[in-house]
Amino acid sequence: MDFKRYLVTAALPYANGPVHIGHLAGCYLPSDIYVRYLRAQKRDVKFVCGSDEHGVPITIRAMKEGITPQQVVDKYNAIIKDSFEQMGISFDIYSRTSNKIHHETSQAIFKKLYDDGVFEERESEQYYDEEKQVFLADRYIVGTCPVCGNPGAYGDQCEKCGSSLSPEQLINPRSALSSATPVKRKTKHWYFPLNKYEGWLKEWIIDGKKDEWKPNVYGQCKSWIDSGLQPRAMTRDSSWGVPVPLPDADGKVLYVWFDAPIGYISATKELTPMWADYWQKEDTKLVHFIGKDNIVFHCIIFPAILHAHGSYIVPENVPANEFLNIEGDKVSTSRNWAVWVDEYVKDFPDQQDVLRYVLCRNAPETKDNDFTWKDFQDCNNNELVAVFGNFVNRAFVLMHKLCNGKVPKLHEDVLDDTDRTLIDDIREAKLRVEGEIENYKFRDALFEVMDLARKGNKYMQDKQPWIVAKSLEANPEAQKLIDNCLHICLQLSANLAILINPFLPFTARKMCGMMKVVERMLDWENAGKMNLLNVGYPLRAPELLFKKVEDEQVTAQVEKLKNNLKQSTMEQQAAQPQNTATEETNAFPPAQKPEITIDDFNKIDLRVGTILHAEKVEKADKLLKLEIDLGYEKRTVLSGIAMHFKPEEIIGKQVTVVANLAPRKMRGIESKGMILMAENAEGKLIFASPVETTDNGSGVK
Ligand code: B3M
Ligand code: ZN
Repeated sequence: MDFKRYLVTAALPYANGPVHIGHLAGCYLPSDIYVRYLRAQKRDVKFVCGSDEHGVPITIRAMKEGITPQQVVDKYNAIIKDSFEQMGISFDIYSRTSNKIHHETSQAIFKKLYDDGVFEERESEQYYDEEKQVFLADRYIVGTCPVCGNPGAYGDQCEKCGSSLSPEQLINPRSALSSATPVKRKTKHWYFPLNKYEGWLKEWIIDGKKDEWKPNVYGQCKSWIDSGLQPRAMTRDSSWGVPVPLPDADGKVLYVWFDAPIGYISATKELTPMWADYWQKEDTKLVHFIGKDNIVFHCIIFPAILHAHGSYIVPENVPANEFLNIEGDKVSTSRNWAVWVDEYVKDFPDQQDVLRYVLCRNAPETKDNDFTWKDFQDCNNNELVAVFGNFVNRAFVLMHKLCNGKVPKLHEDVLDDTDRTLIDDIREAKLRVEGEIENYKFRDALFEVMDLARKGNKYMQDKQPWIVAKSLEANPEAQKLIDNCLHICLQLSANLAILINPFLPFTARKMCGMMKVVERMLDWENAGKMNLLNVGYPLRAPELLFKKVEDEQVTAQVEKLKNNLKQSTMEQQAAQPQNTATEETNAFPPAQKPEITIDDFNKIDLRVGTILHAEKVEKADKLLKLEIDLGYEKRTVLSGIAMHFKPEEIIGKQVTVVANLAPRKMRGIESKGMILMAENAEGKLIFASPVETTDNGSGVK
């Protein structure tokens, strides 16, 4: 089918936190590449996105930060929007589901389905907080995890051990809003009978999309359909969301997964008065870019709703990506194990394209993939700097040196096979990149562009115009060879700008500046041509397209990740409510801490030392001030053991000391180090000392 227009959507991020690079790699970068390519092809395309501002995640965040849901969405909508802009994600509109137009649009669709008798009304029992007088979503119920004993597990999941739970499984369940014990209460909701659309879904997906959709997407859909579809509630009891547009629906809002995808429609309405063409005409190609956790909503539930409504098209394709891990570990926003986009752009100003490159090159297109800072450095230094940047730079430098800074002529009479092969390669590369992008294989497409730059380097190495230049005096005809080489290299540079543009738009624009051409040159139809730069045209001096990423930058980023993790663990411990904290200290043996590497361990400098002196600290019941002989120096260490030992008892004792702990001031005294103690089930402390006496300062390994 020939499509007249394209509508490309990227998942609406929840406005409950900033976006991280996993989000970028999952759907925003691929959709942006696709759209930039379509625009360069001059196809009619609209690219829509916006903040998803309803649902439980927003209200949870509001509780955590002690602000209102409205304040949460205002704050994060601004941060997210800015991150996308900085990274060159070129939405035609970035809207919000709190906008009036969205409330109206989603209510109208709900109302039409209601009027057509599509929904089933059902009563069910749900958890209710009698103190706050509200129904509680599973996430609002907290209690102790039956699997790992985490006192802060949610009614749907324990974030500590990852078990998925139901509220009934929690030990001591209580409302997260009031700490009251939740009770069950009857409530009425409107259900969308997915089961009635099974036949249609089978025909559309199972029979129709098997070879078109990515195997991971098709596979998930098939297993959902095969396991039998059930009616799903499209409303919730909550005060935050789009109100249900029915007279007897006080305190009820649309289920966030009912309203959020409609956000694509509202955003298009906000963007253009021609919105209906993009949503209701069969010759529109609708493509949803999402992460794998959103597949069922975009491939089954939303299309079934649109189909039931009757006036809308359904997606041609849903190229969902898998997940991107960070340094070998799953991204976790609660543990703050993530690379945040707003921080990246601060730490690497003007290097947006490097991140775009690395994320596309290693995109989790077919399986989960890993991002590491070392790899980031390698991709930049060995590929962008050494291959792409180096080629363009050499072409410009040599043109200035050997051709008076102007585009030299092509002399057909001395053209050889090496020249012709490269010219063919350029033409073929265009076709290959096209084919890969149209099939949503952005990694492969990017590889083709880089491969062409590699061929350019090889060509230059074969031709060695700087060596040929040495023979010019003896043989002036040799200038023709130099001209041909640089003519081809410069036309290749122009081609590279066009081909790299969807992926690295900032770089492509820089290259246009160097070549003194207008951005229109980047139109896709120009790719493959060998007359993009006019003969005799003077070009600018080269600008370095990429700069090296240094080892220190890599180390700093890895440290930052680890510190964030540590910080968030400490904050979470501090945030445990009092009663659960006692629950936790009473647990024996205490839960094991998260795994560390040998490198983490090696950072701790453990030493044997002898307590020379001990005394009580004024106005501090728990502290003893110790003077410890480490052999190579004497240290003051404050230790919280005063309730367990008398000062005079412990003088002369050998102890194990964390010698490189950052100094800390307490009660005006600086403590440098910490002594290790064991604690038994009754809370009794025992010195973790060497069993035999040894030299002070000995390392403990
Ligand atoms: N906000 C979930 C997510 O960010 C959700 C996507 C909505 S797309 C309509 O993963
Ligand atoms: Zn658990």
